[in-house]
Amino acid sequence: MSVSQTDSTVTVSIGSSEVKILRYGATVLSWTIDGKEQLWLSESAKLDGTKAVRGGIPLVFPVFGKATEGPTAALPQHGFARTSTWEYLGQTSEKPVAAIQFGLGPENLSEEAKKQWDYNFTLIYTVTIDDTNKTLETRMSVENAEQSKDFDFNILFHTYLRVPEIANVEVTGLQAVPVHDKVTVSKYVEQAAKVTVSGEVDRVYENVPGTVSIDVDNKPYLSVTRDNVNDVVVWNPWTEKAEGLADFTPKQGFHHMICIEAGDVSKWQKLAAGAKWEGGQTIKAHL
Ligand code: TA6
Repeated sequence: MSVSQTDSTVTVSIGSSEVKILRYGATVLSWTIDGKEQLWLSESAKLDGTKAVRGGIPLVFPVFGKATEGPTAALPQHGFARTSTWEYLGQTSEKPVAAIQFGLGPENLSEEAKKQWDYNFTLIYTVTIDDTNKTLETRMSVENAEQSKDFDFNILFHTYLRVPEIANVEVTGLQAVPVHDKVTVSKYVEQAAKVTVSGEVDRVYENVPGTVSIDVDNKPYLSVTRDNVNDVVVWNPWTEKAEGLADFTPKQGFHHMICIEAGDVSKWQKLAAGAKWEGGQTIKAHL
């Protein structure tokens, strides 16, 4: 196992697996296995801390989307976690897995963000690669460090998975799950055993029971399991939305990505003063 750092990134490798994380947003930029990239990153993603990274695994906290009321209403879309510079805390385990941690608290936020969401909190983010099982785990601990104030939060790993061609992808594990569909502005229960993508998709699947798998040619390609994280957002911007995102390039890149986003976003997670929440996702590459 090796850990190398630059001013802006931390790279961990073990065996044939490697993960590269930008301190800004604690954003996983790359996860390779035998040099093969498993995540999608826009060619024009900003990596200089001027805006959230378009691709990899941006972190969404304490709000998913844009709240119109309540304590998170002043925050930008998807909150401040992905646009704050996290503190690298070091390595927490070695062979056969490699794990590193990042931390975020009010001391790491801009003055503006602190005013927008005035709570004392501690986030500890652990990224683990397991070369034997070809998995990447991202796990978050959220602590309410207040003496007496409770707070509510959303949390989500906004994962951009790389796929050979979206037209050949089928997503399994979502059948019979309630859906909040933001494209059709409707709610329904997913009927399809295999969900396919042939246009813009922006759906929150609520309380997903088990593994969500990206199948290519009827075989699992990448699969996502969750621990204490109930929802899965599925997003592909397709042509028009990709054209409208300045940092989404190449514009045809939507053919080679699908966001499968593990999170708790369909309802607020309430955290009492002094309490801690933990949850995470494990992505497995079926090479
Ligand atoms: O996770 C899906 C989503 O909420 C979409 O609605 C779309 O807005 C996407 O996130 C990207 O959001 P961003 O703020 O990164 O452009």
